[in-house]
Amino acid sequence: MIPEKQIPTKAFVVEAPHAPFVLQDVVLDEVRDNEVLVEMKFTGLCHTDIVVQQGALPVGDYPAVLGHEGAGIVRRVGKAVKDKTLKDGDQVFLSFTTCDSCNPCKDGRKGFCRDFTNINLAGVRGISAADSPISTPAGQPVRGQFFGQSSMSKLAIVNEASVFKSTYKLSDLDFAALSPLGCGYLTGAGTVLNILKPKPKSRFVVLGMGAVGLAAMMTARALGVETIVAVDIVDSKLELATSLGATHTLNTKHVTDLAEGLKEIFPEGVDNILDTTGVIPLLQSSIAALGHDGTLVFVGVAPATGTLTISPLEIMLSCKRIIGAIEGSSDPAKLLPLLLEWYNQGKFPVDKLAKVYNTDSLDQALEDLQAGKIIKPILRWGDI
Ligand code: CXF
Repeated sequence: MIPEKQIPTKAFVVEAPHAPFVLQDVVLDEVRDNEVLVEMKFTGLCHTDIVVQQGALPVGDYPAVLGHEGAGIVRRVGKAVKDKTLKDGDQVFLSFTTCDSCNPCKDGRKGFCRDFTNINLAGVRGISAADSPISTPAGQPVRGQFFGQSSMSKLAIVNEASVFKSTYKLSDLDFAALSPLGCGYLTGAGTVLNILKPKPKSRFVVLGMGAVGLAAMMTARALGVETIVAVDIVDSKLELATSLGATHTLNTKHVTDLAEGLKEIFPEGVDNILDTTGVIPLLQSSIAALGHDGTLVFVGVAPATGTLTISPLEIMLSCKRIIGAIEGSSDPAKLLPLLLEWYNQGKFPVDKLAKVYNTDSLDQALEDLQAGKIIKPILRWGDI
């Protein structure tokens, strides 16, 4: 029986920027009216968790519990939660949360919420760790509700806006593979569906064959795009991309100039480039590789110090669009059911990207991710 208040659980806590993720006892306070208590089954690990662990997105206090690709089971529902169908035992995916009152939110472009960074990085209940639902057993506040959830935790008090009931009853295997749906996969797919909107003849390029890039590529494939170029520095990732639908690959370790490499494939320039890398020289080459009326979307976190150059005259005369995008400008309530349906139809085989690790192997998972050996590490919470 889970107590009403002072709920004990275990979570990965980051003590300070650059400190490691340490699994330790924490205490959750009561579930407020607009919140849901979720028992995590699986949590996808995303580069943003690592970037924040490194202190490179400096919004919010430490210590902190991160994690924003949670998949779990509802254990308690707050009295005022709007979804009255939500109940104990439901399988849910956790996603980002938004203010719901700015113009992008009202238009359904929720990833573009004006307050996205504060709400999701600092925590939904409030900006200081003192407002968080998490504390140490000694009573020290710990930043919580990262992306409304802080799902690197066995139990989490989640803001209702981050909770999405699964539209299918999923096996453990599928639930694990799909746990990154609320962030990584939604970002890749949403950027293609909501921003790039390619046509079958669009000349389409994805930079970076991580989880976001591969999800983008599968989406382009599902939309019938005929020519898709996958770019990376790891041959095994490019092979995987080919098996999932890329028609051409470029390894930038072997191609001296990306723009030249792309020109050989698309002499008239590229229509759509989606960048997940944030690597400045690749972005600069991408701008050069874009054709007339082409669009480049950045979804990767680039270093804060980098600069790109393009003259306003060139932008105007070439009608190029250079866009930054968060979470694919998606509305998770609409996109998650579609991606689940595609997964079930075999059109979005994200199970090919997943590797599941027990919580005692987190360090191994992070090491494998950094080494490029795996695409998407997923934590299994088991019985801890
Ligand atoms: C992030 C990317 C960096 C800004 C906040 C949202 N997306 C997912 O991790």
